[in-house]
Amino acid sequence: ALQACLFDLDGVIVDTAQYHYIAWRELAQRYGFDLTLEQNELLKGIGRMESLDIILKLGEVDLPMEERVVQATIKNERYLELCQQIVPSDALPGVHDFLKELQDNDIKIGLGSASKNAPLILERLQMTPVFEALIDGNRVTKGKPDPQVFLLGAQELGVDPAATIVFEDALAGVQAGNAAGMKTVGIGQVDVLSEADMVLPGFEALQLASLTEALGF
Ligand code: B16
Ligand code: MG
Repeated sequence: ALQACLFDLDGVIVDTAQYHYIAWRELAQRYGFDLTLEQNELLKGIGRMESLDIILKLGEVDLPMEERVVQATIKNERYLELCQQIVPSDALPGVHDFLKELQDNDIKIGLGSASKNAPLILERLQMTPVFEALIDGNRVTKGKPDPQVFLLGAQELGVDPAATIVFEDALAGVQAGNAAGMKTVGIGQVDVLSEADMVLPGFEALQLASLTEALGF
């Protein structure tokens, strides 16, 4: 039977991708090139320094390590400034109801995010107490698609990976969940997330019973 659900943060609990995009785009523009929304899709679920390397490659810009660290810091400061506008009602539609249903059914809840800012975002949403395990970018050594972030989550919750569902908006995150031996639910578009066991547009109207049945629990 299902024991736990692990949630990605950015793009699953809250739409912070729009703020990451603004901050990365400003960085690209400082170097004289633009970052499209389509290119931004490649960065979802990917850690900060790795994302920076991908962007610089897209713009064919080569920077020494020192300068890359400076630019990543400036990007993060801008991102955090944009995140100041996040309020509790910014949790994506249906998220609160679904988490409540999990709690009512004694299903454990954990977070598996690549973001080093995850604790701060959860605070802004007033959702910190909901998560019994909080695995974020400060705690992993290997980024998604490596399964480490989700395996640590299952370990901390004391659950079997095979009895765990991962909710992810990024292809790299779905791949990480699959590699962890968990069931994966993609939140977003089927064309991007086809490797997931199941793809949903969001949490709105999602019922736990129909989900577990569809995933074979
Ligand atoms: P930070 P997730 C990821 O979070 C984002 O999708 C990705 O765009 C971002 O670069 C990464 O976190 C690192 O975030 O710069 O805040 O440490 O989707 O895994 O929750
Ligand atoms: Mg995400």
